[in-house]
Amino acid sequence: MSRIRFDLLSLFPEVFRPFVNASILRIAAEKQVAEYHLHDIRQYSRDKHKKVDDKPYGGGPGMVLRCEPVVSAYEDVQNMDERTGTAILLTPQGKTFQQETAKRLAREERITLLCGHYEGFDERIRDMLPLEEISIGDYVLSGGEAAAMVLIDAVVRLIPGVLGHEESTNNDSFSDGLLEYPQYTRPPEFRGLKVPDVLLSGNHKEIELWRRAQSEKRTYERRSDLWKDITQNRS
Ligand code: 6GU
Repeated sequence: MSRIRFDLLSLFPEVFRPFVNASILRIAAEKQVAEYHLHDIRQYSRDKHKKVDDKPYGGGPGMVLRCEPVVSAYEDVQNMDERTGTAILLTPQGKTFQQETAKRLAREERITLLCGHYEGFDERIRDMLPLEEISIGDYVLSGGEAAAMVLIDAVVRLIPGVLGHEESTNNDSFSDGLLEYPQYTRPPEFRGLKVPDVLLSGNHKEIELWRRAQSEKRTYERRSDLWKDITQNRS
């Protein structure tokens, strides 16, 4: 059975606590397919004031995350478990996170996530540690924590046995490159808005065709970029 150990290295590790204690992440921990370990980078600073940042050489605005606490934290945390796994630096300079990235990471046995703050990391952190750099999109966050949460959520729900239906991840938006079709539940009519008749028909073949058509329409209308990829790869 697959099981993933997550190590979260952050200056604000406590922001992860409510997140890993709710919903799917909690279920994954209860089913023992995921474990989350929170680590405070500041505790690894041997500076007398436990300083983790400093002014950039050469001048300029903002502060830079120092090498020493980050590298010490990484090394100490790696030694807490014999699994090596993979280590990720959350940064807007990284490769953009995609569903395919989540699928690949869901096969790891251990994922270490390094979250920074301030204007950046001392470049020697990248030189010294084997880090894959990942961004979650083209916008700037003040820290990597929110990005790490996005990544963890996307990965954990793919671990076999976490969701009720193994199928339910195959139907997701993006898993076949299409957006998801519209969904309805009871009642059949709400303030004059009706559920499409086909969904109440019991005709499974017709339902499947309707859903496929809706997915395609949605993708074409909302995400012409995805639609182009799909139609080009069909041929
Ligand atoms: Cl991973 N970190 C930060 N700070 N900003 C981001 C990001 C990550 N991904 C997009 N913006």
